[in-house]
Parts: sequence; C-alpha cells; structure tokens
Amino acid sequence: MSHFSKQTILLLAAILTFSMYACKPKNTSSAVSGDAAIKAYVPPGKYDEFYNFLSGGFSGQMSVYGLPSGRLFRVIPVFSVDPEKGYGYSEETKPMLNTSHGFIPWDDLHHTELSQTNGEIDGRWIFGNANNTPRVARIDLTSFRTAEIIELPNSAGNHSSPFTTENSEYVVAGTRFSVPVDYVNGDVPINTYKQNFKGTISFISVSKEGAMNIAFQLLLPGVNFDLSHSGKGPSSGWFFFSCYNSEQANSLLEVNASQRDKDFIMAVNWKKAEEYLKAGKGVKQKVRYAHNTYDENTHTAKSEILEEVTILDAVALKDICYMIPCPKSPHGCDVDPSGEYIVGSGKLAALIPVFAFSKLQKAIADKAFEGEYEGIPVIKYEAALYGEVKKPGLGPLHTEFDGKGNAYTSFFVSSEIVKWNIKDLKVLDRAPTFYSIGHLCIPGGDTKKPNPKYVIGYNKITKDRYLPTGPELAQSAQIYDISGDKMQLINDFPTIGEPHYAQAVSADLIMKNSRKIYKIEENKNAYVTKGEKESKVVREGNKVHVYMTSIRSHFSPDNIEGVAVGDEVYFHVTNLEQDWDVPHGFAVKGAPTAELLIMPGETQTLKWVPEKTGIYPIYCTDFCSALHQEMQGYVRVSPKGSKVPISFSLGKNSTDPAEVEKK
Ligand SMILES: [Cu+2]
Repeated sequence: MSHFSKQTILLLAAILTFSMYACKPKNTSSAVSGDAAIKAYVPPGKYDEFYNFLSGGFSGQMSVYGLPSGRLFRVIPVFSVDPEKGYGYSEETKPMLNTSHGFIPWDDLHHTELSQTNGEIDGRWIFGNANNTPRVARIDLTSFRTAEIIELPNSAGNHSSPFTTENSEYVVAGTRFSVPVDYVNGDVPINTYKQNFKGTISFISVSKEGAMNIAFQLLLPGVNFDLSHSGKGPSSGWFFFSCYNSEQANSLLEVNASQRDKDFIMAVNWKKAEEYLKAGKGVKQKVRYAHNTYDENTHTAKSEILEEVTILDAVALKDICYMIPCPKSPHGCDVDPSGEYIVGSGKLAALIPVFAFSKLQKAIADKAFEGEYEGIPVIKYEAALYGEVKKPGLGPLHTEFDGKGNAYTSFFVSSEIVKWNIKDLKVLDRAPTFYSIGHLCIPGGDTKKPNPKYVIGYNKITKDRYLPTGPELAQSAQIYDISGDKMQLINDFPTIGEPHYAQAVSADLIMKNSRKIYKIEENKNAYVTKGEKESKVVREGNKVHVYMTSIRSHFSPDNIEGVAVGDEVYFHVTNLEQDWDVPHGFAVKGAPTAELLIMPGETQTLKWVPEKTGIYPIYCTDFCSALHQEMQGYVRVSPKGSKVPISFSLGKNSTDPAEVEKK
C-alpha cells in the first residue's frame, strides 16, 4: 500500500468520524450527514465525474466547476471584460463585445444551454444569454472560449434564452421587456404600452459548424416572456414559453402584473413558422445589430453590423402560437424527457400545473378555445391540463427531470427541492435548501436523456453557510445525491456572481476534445512572429508595431528604444511555446488596460499610448518557469518629436555607444 493511499484512507476515516458526530440535522451546519462527505470527495489527482457550467449572472461570465467536488476550474469570459485573461482588453478580443450601442464591457448572463444532437447533449458548444443588451453567445467547448456573439434587435431583457431545439437547429431568445420595435415609433409616451409595445421571440439558426444567424423573429403581443424549453419526441417542432404581465402594466409590476389569476404558457409551432417563412410571409425590417465571431486561426475577432431581420406576425398568421392559461405569473417552463409533459411554475402558486402535449394537440384540433388574447387563441385550461401537483410547496420556479419518471422542482419561497412523480403527480420527497433556491440542474435534466446522479440547487441567499465577508456573501450551489429514493445533500460550494441556470454533463464527453495548444505553424494572425529571429519593431507614422515573442523565460526583443510620447504602440506578442498549460502573460507599466494572457502558439496584442517620457518595464504576468521573475524588459519613451531612432535588441545593448557618450 502506498504512502499516498494510506493518507487518503486516514482522511476519509476522519471525514467519516466527523460526519457521524454531525448526523443530527438540527440546523444548517449539521444538515450534511452519514456518508455524504465521502460521496462528494474527489481525491487529489482524480478527476470529477461531471463538468458543471454555471451562469455567472451579473458578472457576465460563465464558470466551470467539477461535480461532485465543487472545485472551480475556469471562469469563461463571455459578455464582460476579464482582466485575468485579457478578454475585451486585447485588440484581438475587443470586437467580441461590440454591439449596435458600441463597445459594452459588461452584461448579465442568466442561462447556459449545452448544444444537443437527437435531444442529447453532444458536448460541442454551450450557449449563454446576455440579459441586459440582448445577445446570445456560443462558447466552443474545445477551447472553453467564446466563439461567437449575436445581438438581438427588437428585444430588451433577453431572458427566455438561450434554449435549444433537439438538434440545436435553433437557439431561442424571447424578450422580457416588451418595447416598441427598433426604429419604429420608438419615441412614444411610456403609458402607450398597450398600443405601441410589442414582444418578440428570435429564432437563431445554428449551422453544423456552429455559425449563428437570426432566421426569423415572431412579433407578439406586449407581454413579458420569461423562460422556455423546446419540445422533444412527440412535441418536436414546438417550443414553449412562459409569459407574465398579461395585464400589460408598465409601472409597479409587483402589484399591477399580478392582477390576473392566470397568465400564459405560449406554445409555438416553429415548424409552421418555417413553412410561412418559406412561403414568403415574412416581412423584412430595417434594424441594426452586431454579429461578432472569433477566428481560431487568426486568434482574432471581427464584428459586423447587420441591418435586416425577417419578422413573422404571429397574430396575423393564426396557427403559429397558442396561449395556455397558467396560474400566478409563470416562471419556469419545462418539458419532460418524453416530450409529452409541459410543467409550468407560477412564482406565486401553491400548485404545479402539468400540461399534456397530446391534449394540447387535441384542444387545437377541436378548437377548444376560451377566446383570444390580443389576437392569439387561448386554449381552455382544462383542455390542455394533464393534472396539478397539489401542495408541493410555495413558489415553484424550475423543474428538471431524472428520466426515470420523476421531476424535481425548486421552490424559492419555501426554500426546498421537491421530487414528484410525473404520472401520478404525487410528491415523493423534499429536501431543504440553504436558502431561497432559484434554478436547479440535473446533468442532462432538460434533455431526452438525463444522467440522474445529482441534482444541484443554485441558491440566491447564503446567510450563515460561509465565513462572513462583509455585507455581501457568495451565492451558493448545493449538490444532492439522487441515486436513491431520497435526496441527500452531500456538498455545497460558493459561486461566481449569481448563478441562474446551469447545466452539467459527463466529463468524458468534453475532456477528450479539449484543446492543448495552438500550432504555431497554423497561426494566421496578421501580426504573428513565428520565431525570435523574426521579432522586430516597425514604425508606421505614429504607430509602432512590436512583433514580439515569448518563450521560457524571455521576450524578444526585450529592449526597445525610439518610442515617443503619444505614439500608438502595439505589442503583438506571440507565445512560441508548444506545450500544454504554458501561457505567458504580458504587461507594460502605465498601460491603462489589463494584461495579455497568451496561449501556446497564439498571438495577442496590447495597445499602449505612453503619455510621459521615461523607462517603462515590461514583464510576464503568468508564472512560467523557475526564472519567470527574470522574464522582463524595458521600453524607452522619448519626448514627442524626438530623433531617437527605433531600435530593439535581445541580449545586447540596443543603443549606439556613441549616443551614450554624448549624454
Ligand atoms: Cu512567462
């Protein structure tokens, strides 16, 4: 027996002893009991079973954790600049954050959704939504980098997004705030909401290679679209959206949007919408929105402004959309793995309505309507209802599925996860959360094939769970083992920003495709330097291009002279390493931006406009070798109009000794 494994066993024994003493769940600190600690324990050097991709909420990022350990592996910058990685600061990545409103360094990322093939997670991409300035991002899961961002015109508060169809044919984006559509009657009194404000839902097509394009937008009554999920199996070709504020209030919504007993789940027949599109029923509208793409070969993003979308009027084209009444301001809108059951969750409700797709179809065929809402047919509640889960808890929000006939619903108000059976609608188990759970996730829990080992709750309030850190505490995630009949809390971990939706996937689906390096010979960056001999400094007017390389443990060149105050200096740094996990960083004193973090074989550019004369050190910011601290250099900045010529060197003095004498 090795020394290592003896240690491990001792540690496990200690954990067990501790957890035996702690098995009386009197309060939150003793809520973990029995063999819980061992179930969550991943020994040093061992991999986790699952990747867990969490939305970062108001951080604008996405974070990647291991399950069941709760270890944080990576924060993926998406809609916000990230000084750790230089994202949004390097010249190459700045275009990713361009919008029709200009460069936006922040957004609020709410939901994550893994791409699917045949209704199962395929491990290629993960999508994220920007809630504030409406956008959808696609992250490449080979590099864990944001590959593409598309802006959504005619939208505000892109909340019911970025949910996908079974083959990721479409990613949807429904507007939370209805607004007058862009460039058309935008300057109107706010109290003309009922006349002028409209809702839209964008269907973003995703090509086999991942390229996103707004295929069409549905023009809808002015309500708030909240969440959505696509149909599957028998309900393929349909999408379901929860909507609230059917009162069409524009002030004090907490009261005014809670007047009606029921709002709606809207069923969208997107196959029908496609038919109308093909038949030329779409109307082209002038808009402006950005489409940004990151090229893995040039390591450079580009941003285009597009000027047209196609609108389908869902009120005029009668058989695309149907409203199903749903009690008490519905939030979550979830479809079970069979595709037959649609679960609505009224935020203020004390029951969970479950609708049946087959009954919905029959209701449409029989025209079992109770009337229209703003021109959209409203199906009779009972005609689409399969049944109600009675007394499940208070404030149901979201539901995930285990693929074994059970549903798990989060309850914000009563702070719990409740397990219930989809067929008989009976409550089977309940587990407290600490506290005020929002979303929850089972690996694959919104797909045809869940992998039901854990359910993870994402909590809004942490209170007494962690060491206090001033007025703000980290939000938390909690992992429950669901392999048995009863849920068992086994671990919790703090999160980045505020987690909303999260998705998890078996690690083996992702890790086998993970990129290790960028091949230097395939680097097509316009300013690449493929070897030290090619490193140079070139002046073009007031622009100075530094073609720099980095390799353990020096930059080439590391002495630069001839830069003048007011020059635009571009450090194009190519990392020559061809070895996994050896990035180099780059920083220059006084640069009012973040560093660069350059992956092996990659080129990234930092722009710097020196404002004062002097000597400016540069150094590597990422500890790369025993002599990392020696990885440095100097840039001399002379007054504007100085005659000091551009010179650069490595391992020798760049300045002509004669000039030194003169001083
Ligand atoms: Cu270094």
